[in-house]
Amino acid sequence: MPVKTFAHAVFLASAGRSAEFPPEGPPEIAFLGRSNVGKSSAINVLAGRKRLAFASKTPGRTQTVNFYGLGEFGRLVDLPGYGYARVPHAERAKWERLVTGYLLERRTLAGVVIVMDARHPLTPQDERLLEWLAPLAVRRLALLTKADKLSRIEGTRVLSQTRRTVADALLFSSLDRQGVEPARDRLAQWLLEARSGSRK
Ligand SMILES: Nc1nc2c(ncn2[C@@H]2O[C@H](COP(=O)(O)OP(=O)(O)O)[C@@H](O)[C@H]2O)c(=O)[nH]1
Ligand SMILES: [Mg+2]
Repeated sequence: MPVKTFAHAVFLASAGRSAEFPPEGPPEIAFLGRSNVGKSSAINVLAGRKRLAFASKTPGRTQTVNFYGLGEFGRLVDLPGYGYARVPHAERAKWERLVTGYLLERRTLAGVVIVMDARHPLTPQDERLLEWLAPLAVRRLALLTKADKLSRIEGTRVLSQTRRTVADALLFSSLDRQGVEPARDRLAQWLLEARSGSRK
């Protein structure tokens, strides 16, 4: 079932402000995390497409919310990354408006995937985001990306450390595909539950 769910991903829309969000439709799963952690790469590998979401070597500064459709099953939503030390104040404010606007107002939001680099998860910014998300009735999953750069022992340690903060966390690599199937299973389950009307 998960493979089928993710098999027909297509680009839907790119929005620089909330007025440009496409009308609400099937349930959505939002991806959130620091810039350059591998968020776009994770969306690509989950969707089984090489360049669905734009992934880059140079930290991208695209401040847009990108929507990808999975047909009737749901949508994946790539939220702009955070964590730029040198971003001007005005730009940071714009980011905050866009992201909090999406998370607070989107009635079809089924869950949030917090994407973190497995080598240094739970940065102060991640912690702040998690605190902010805590009161929202929304499912969450942490993906610990670039797990291919860790030894098995380091991976196990990081995973149990992260699970103390985010109950559901997976080691993930878009390079060697570690964690792809379990992540698809989780997300497909969220979409299914959301479509049948339960929020959490
Ligand atoms: N080794 C490794 N590199 C990755 C992985 N995922 C992403 N990258 C690299 O990290 C950089 C940033 O990835 P991207 O998906 O654009 O990050 P985003 O800014 O969070 O969307 C790119 O150079 C990717 O090739 C992974 O699982 N393993
Ligand atoms: Mg990206």
